[in-house]
Amino acid sequence: MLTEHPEEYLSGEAISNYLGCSRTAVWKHVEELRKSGYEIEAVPRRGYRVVHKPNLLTSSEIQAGLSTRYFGKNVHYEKSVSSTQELAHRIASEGGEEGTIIVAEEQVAGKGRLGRQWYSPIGTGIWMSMILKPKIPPQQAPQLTLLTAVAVIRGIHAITGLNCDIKWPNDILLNGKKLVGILTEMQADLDQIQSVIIGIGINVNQISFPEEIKETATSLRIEKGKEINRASIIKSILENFEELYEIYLKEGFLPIKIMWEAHAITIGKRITARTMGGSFQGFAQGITDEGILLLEDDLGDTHKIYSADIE
Ligand code: BTX
Repeated sequence: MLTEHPEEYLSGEAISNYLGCSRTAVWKHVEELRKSGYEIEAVPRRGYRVVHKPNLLTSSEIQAGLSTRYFGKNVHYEKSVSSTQELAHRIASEGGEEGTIIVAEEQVAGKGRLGRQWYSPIGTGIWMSMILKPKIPPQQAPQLTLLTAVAVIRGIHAITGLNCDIKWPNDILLNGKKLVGILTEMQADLDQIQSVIIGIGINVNQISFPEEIKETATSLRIEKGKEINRASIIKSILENFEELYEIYLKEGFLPIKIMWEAHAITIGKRITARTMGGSFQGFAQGITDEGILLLEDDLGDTHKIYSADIE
């Protein structure tokens, strides 16, 4: 209530009447908020007003004004975790609902693909996993990575005005540098998905990076020149994701594929794809309806690339 009325004082009485709790309870909550970094002014006979909001990712910050039907309705917020993916897997297998999200201020063992690490320092980025339980065949799950990329690009654009590019399959680049990583993992039987866990890592307010990635990584703050509110970005991504996911479940992958292609920089270029089965060089023709990359080599043979690092 306070953050929705930044210009006004709300009296303890008005808040307690609205929420159906005592004025002492209101006061206790105000104290809790102060402890977590909110500056709240209290003026006798006028009431409370938020003077400064911390850049936090608590469930109340994410859920305030969120217009989704189910994405983000359950938020698990942690100060520090090994990886939000691991926590999400556990919550999903214990009955966690579709649309549940797990966010952390810091990951001490953030995961990239193929056992790589994802650098996730405290309080600066978005380290988030989403639980999905789609009724689709397991082999279609990679399409959800591409759908996520479109949702993230749209979400970032809506809040910052910045236009990012997609490098197949899961990198989002800004001015040629890596801004976002997406990791899709699945719990499934041979023919049925139990859950898909989509991990999204976004560099938001970092101003520097470790030596190994300082030439290749960037953040929204570096590109935009000012601090960005992480909760707004999450909200916008969840709203875009839910909209695209519903289109996908109703109409299939084709409409998503068209949106994805509009942002993809890999297609139509000469590339090298390093896969587990070796390296392939050639022309990136496009993606299939399943989201698989088609690469034509110099002999004119077409290879289907399921997963690779692209240069
Ligand atoms: P990836 O394997 O495509 O990228 C990992 C590689 O990217 C690393 O080897 C390193 O070179 C570089 N890198 C590491 N950290 C960063 C960073 N912060 N910014 C830019 N480049 C970096 C991409 O894997 C998938 C990453 C998913 C991360 C999310 S965060 C929430 C969720 N929880 C979790 O543990 N992982 C996911």
